[in-house]
Amino acid sequence: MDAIATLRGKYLEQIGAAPDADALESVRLAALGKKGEISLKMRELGQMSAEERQTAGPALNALKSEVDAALKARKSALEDAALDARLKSEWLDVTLPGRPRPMGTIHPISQVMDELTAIFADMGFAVAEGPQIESDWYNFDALNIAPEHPSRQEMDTFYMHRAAGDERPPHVLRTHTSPVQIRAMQNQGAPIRIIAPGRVYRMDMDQTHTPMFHQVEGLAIDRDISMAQLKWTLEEFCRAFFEVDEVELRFRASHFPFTEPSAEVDIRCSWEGGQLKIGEGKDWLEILGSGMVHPKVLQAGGIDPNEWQGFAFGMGIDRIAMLKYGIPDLRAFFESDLRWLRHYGFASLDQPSLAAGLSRV
Ligand code: 2NM
Repeated sequence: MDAIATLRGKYLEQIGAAPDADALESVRLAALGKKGEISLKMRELGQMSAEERQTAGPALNALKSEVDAALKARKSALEDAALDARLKSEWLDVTLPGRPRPMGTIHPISQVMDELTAIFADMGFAVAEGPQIESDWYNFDALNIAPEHPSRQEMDTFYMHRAAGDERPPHVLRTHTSPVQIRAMQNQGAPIRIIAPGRVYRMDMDQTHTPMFHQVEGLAIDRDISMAQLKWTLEEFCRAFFEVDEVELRFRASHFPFTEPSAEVDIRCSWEGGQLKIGEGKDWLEILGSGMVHPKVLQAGGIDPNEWQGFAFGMGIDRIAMLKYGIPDLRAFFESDLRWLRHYGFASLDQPSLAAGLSRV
């Protein structure tokens, strides 16, 4: 009986002292494993006399149960302690505010493109897009621009390289969005009402020119379109875009290869106190070029000039953005200066819509 009391004391103490699951398992193996001390003792029962067995058997069984129960209790105590420790170390404050994310702004050019798209959409113009690398046919020939026209010179136009030995005429970076309108005429036919906003490229770089800039062109073709409708469309656009009740436009005779007649359009304004006011005053500001689409251009677009006619216009987006939002320096538009972008950029929720106050159309 002494031996059993010794085993009991020894293993209960080791179980109580086991610092973790591995240590506890070692204790279990030492006591109750196949070659464990208690297991061996139980095997010895076979060699005992019946009398001895009668006292030793129940005592050993009781010991085994007690050690077993102690192992289970210690195991669950260790697990509870481990969980407590994890809960303490992995503590998370779900009431913390989220990490602030830097928010971008809408570039003034994107804003102005969205604005003019909304205004022209309200007048029934769809948006057309096309490639920025064009064949010289779409960029020049289709627009009745003669091979010797100065705008075709390498001085003004970015030409793409051909592989050595490839004698085909080189592609160009489009110098206007007119090729988009030619493609739209070819694909849709007449009648058609579209605007073509986008990037264009010319070899020009000074205070007021960047080699890449933005243009929007408009085109309306139907059976009886006239300069009168051109004038109304441009007036309505200017009133809505500059958000004034009245505008006055002045058409000056001009010349473009792709329109006949052609007109440059000025808008009445004042510069009093260095502050631009559209619609009043004694000054004029040139804002766009326009005219009736040349019969040869209609033909290049696959449209019969005996049946259809239409107007077209083109204006610089960067310039009207500067005028509307008082941005003094053109080149800052393309410098990606974050301070400039934060200052002149627009909130992403401040989307132009005719319902939200742009409505003077
Ligand atoms: C301008 C001035 C006048 C124009 C012409 C065309 C096309 F492709 F339909 F013939 N699109 N845009 C045009 C006419 C552009 O920009 C100053």
